[in-house]
Amino acid sequence: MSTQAISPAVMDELADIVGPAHVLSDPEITAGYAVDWTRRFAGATPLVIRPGDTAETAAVMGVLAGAHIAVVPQGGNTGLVGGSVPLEGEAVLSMRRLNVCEPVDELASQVTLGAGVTLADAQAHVAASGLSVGVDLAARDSATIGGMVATNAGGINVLRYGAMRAQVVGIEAVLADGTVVSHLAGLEKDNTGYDLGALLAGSEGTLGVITRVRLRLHPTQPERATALLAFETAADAVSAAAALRRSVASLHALEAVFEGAMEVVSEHLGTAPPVGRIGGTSNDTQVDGSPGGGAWLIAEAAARTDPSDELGAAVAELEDLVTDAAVALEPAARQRLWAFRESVTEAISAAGIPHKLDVTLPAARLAEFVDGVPAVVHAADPDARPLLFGHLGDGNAHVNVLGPAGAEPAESVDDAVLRYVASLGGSISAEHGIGTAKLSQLHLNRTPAELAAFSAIKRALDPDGVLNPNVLLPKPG
Ligand code: FAD
Ligand code: 2HG
Ligand code: ZN
Repeated sequence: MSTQAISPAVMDELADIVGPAHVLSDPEITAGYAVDWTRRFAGATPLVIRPGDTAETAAVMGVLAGAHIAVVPQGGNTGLVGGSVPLEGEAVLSMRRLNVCEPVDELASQVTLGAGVTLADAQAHVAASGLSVGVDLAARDSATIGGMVATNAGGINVLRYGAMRAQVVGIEAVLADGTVVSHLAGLEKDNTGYDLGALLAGSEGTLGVITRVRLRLHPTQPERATALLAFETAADAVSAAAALRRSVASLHALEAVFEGAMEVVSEHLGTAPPVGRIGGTSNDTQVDGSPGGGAWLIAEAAARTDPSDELGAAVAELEDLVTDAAVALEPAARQRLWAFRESVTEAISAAGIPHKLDVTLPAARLAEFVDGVPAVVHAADPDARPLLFGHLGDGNAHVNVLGPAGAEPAESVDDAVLRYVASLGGSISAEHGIGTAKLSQLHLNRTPAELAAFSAIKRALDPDGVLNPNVLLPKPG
């Protein structure tokens, strides 16, 4: 693919700002910045620029805007919708060097972090103060705080603390023309106009480059109990999830793995789940488009005092729904249960290049959706294999679809599933964003008036369209 032409003068200006070592143009080195985590989205870039702080980011953006060079902001490059890689020859602005963790403000229970700090480093940094980051996800070792805000990442604790936008109490960002906007005081109550942090959360690098983030923190809940519950049907799992949400005040995570995905992750881990049986239900042939199959829930309670009695009592109440249950308290035993959920993405990736459809359904339609998806996928591509799992406590299903022998399924699968989601009143993106992958389906959830308002905001903040021009919004006219 062709990349943008960058003049030697611009290269020199950029090298003067960030240092020559941080302007990368050797294709062997830049290639790693041009392909996404799934390998589904791959492009090329003329250069990768690695600023070290906000001032350098601002100066770089000033040069790029002046030269009309389109740019993709990139954090850990763990995004799953093709939004973090240069698919049309854009430059890449890698934010990973902005990795300063400022001291925790224990009086406010807040911390200010550089956009390039990884989630794992942020978690380790605040733990010494008895505090936690409200969002957790399996890509924690690579995903950055800036990328997580830019995607409004969700993860496994949304039912307790909300997604990333709910954690942001202050933001610093560089706009397309190099202007710095900074509002980092972190006042819990601050009604002084538009909330730029909330606007940038979920903006996917299209409105500004996030450089620092002030996060609200939460008291650590060190005592944990984790249950793996097996069900014959998705409907039973959905009913149980609703009951657990109602009855367990310390509920910290409520995750699901459905039959096909459980099969793949079990093969990957080399071990079957300790409860439930793959292929153990009468209608478990999702591959051919028929509904059904077993389901598993991971329910984790977390508190300052041992929550196992609370979780155990709630699980006992589910005896009519659950076919089998395992409860673990020790970290290693809990981790063994979690592996059947946390390793699903990695297991699917080892099996092939999936299409990833991350959706939310209204609670009342969730079981119908899980049972209905195989037929929808089958109609679009008879050889494709749907694999479902997700954050059931949030109504969030991850539909991964593999083609035969690990190849990609037909493109039409995506449209069919997303139209099915919209027809049931759901959202075509729960937590991963729109990126390039779902750009052509955004209209399923957003009215022309909403899209016009989005475009007006984009034009106001990035009139020349240099920031991630192929992501989220249709290109102007
Ligand atoms: P990138 O992938 O680099 O970028 C993502 C988007 O943000 C792009 O549009 C990019 O342009 C923009 N961006 C990045 N940094 C900035 C910045 N500083 N300023 C402006 N824009 C920026 N996601 C969930 O929501 N929940 C999960 O449970 C979850 N689990 C995952 C598990 C695995 C194994 C993997 C591989 C991914 C998972 N993800 C999950 C997806 C991904 O980790 C998140 O989307 C994450 O927020 C991306 O962060 P990143 O730093 O890697 O961003
Ligand atoms: C998860 O919940 C992530 O594990 C990744 O959001 C989902 O791989 C996926 O589709
Ligand atoms: Zn997820």
